[in-house]
This record gives sequence, structure tokens and C-alpha cells, in this order.
Amino acid sequence: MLSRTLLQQARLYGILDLGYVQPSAIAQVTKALCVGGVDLLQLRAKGKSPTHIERWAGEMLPITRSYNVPLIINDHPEVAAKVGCEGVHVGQEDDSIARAREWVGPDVWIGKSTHSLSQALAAQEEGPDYIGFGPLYATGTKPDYTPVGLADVPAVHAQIRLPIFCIGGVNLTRIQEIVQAGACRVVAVSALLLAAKIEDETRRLKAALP
Ligand code: TZP
Ligand code: MG
Repeated sequence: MLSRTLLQQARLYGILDLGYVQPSAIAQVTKALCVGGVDLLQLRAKGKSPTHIERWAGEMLPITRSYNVPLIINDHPEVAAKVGCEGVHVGQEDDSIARAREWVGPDVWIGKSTHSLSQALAAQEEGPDYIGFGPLYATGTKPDYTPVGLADVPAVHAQIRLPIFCIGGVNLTRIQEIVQAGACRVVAVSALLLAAKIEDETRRLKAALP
């Protein structure tokens, strides 16, 4: 298990989303993201079976560990517990933090998605280790969600004491305005996974963060 200080220090959170990456490319893409400089990496595999997710996470874990990058599994606390990765991420419709905590025990980090300032405040009361906040912009990765924009980014940072990862439409073109709005931690998915060179794009986005 990697050190919890890596979560506190994290700036760029990448997601390896099976909506963009073929299973056969998982190892190669994991390495490119790690070499490029993601500080955290999530495995997101919507609609895939826990058995498959466990196998893919098992493939990623030796690579992420070798780069000192914590691995977080989306939606499946039971898989995170089994695989022995650093974290699990749950959404508003998933298991509560308390339920996820029963699965993973005290050491695995739990992140929670929030889509408004009020959800962020409610999530904080549940005791996660970090929150996601967004989608900032409309995004094809999560098409059914209304973007929250940048207006509440300062208030979320003023009122939430946990690490906050701003998500949704984050890319190199927008990163300056996102940082100017008060974000210091971001998640990027399609901007990295659809880039011509994943490693180079990851490096550029990382360099644009404070
Ligand atoms: N949660 C809120 S927006 C989002 C998730 C998982 C998708 C972000 O993907 P992208 O491609 O970086 O917009
Ligand atoms: Mg979820």
C-alpha cells in the first residue's frame, strides 16, 4: 500500500476508462499515464463485470506501484478490497461511504463524486478521503450530466477541507481558466486518452498545474 501523503500531494488524477481504451492496451496506457506524470490513476470500466475489473486492476497494479502511483477502482469496493489497491471511488448512486468502508477497511482511500456545492458539503459529512467536483464542462465521458461550470469552484475550496479534484472537460486549452477559478487538483480522461501521444499530453497538463 502506497503512502497516504501521495493523495494529499496529488495534482493530476488520470482515469483509464475502458470506454476509450481496449483491454489489450491497458498495460501500455497505464505506463504512458504514469511516465507522463499522473499522481493518481483510476480504473473506470462501466458495465464490465467485477471479474474482468479485478483482472485488469491486477494487470495495472504492478505498473502503478513501480511508478509510485496510487491505483483507485471506480464503483467496486469489493474489487478494491480483493485487489489490494490504494482506493475506491463511489458516485452519488453507488454505495455510501460507510458501506464502502465496510468492504475496504480503514486503510483504503474512498473518493466520492459530487455535482454541486450542496452535494460536496453533504459528502464531506460522510467522511470520504477526497471528493470529485464536476462536471465543470459538458463531456462525452459522462454525457447525461449538466455541467456545473466554474462559478462554485472558489466556494467549494473555501468550504471543503478534503482534497478536491475538479473533473469534466478538463484539457490543456481550459486548464488556465480552471486554475484561475481556484482549482489546484484536476481529473482528466478523454483529453489524455484520446491524445496522439498520451505520455506527452499528460506531461503538458501536469506542467500547467500549480
Ligand atoms: N465524473 C464527472 S465528469 C466525468 C466523470 C467520471 C468524466 C470526465 O471525463 P473527461 O473526458 O475528462 O471530460
Ligand atoms: Mg460510480
